[in-house]
Amino acid sequence: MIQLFTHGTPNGHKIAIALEELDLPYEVQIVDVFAGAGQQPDFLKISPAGKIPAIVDTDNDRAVYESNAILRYLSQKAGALWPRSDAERTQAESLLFLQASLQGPMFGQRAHFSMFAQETVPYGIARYEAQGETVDEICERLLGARAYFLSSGYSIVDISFFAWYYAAHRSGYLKEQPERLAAWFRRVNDRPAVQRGIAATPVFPIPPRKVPA
Ligand SMILES: N[C@@H](CCC(=O)N[C@@H](CS)C(=O)NCC(=O)O)C(=O)O
Repeated sequence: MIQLFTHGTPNGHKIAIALEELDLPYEVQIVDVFAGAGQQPDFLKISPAGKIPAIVDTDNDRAVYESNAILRYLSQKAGALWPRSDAERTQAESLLFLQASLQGPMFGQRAHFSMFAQETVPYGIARYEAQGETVDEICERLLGARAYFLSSGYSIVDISFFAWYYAAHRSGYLKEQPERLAAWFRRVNDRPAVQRGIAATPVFPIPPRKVPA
């Protein structure tokens, strides 16, 4: 059994979607990190930075934190959603690092400046709106003519990128363009397990965009 410590945010969605896709039994515990619950001593033993998501696998009493490390752990446990060939595994690892170091932080900052910030900071808005567009262009190129990020098919790489695109889409980004990326988004969004994963936690409310869609 997997205990999932989470919240209705992109990094949290990644894990609930993967658990649904992999058909692994799990129970959800909401940790309201935005109200300081991440700093509780018991939670810090599971997730040292006090962030969600984190899991405890009660089959072996192991704790895992960092969303993409959790995705790898779960795909290994279930033996699915990870490529079989060495060459594609190398590519998949690179893509997971790219997601964690580029798409997640840039979309996070864009959401902060364009939606959440109490103060309107034009420099921050312009910088991260532009960064977000750059990430879209990179993903469009990476997808090429494929249905999913890897030529072997749907994997945890798609789940990892999708979770942040799901939040972005709710705020009016990625409606039609770039074309192949928008089609990939619809393809992943249409998967029943993806919708069950999203529904596993109440979705975090996002304020309206300060910039027109
Ligand atoms: N790199 C981490 C990021 C985790 C993260 O930033 N989680 C956010 C919610 S999506 C959080 O817990 N924020 C609360 C805080 O920073 O105190 C991952 O991929 O898991």
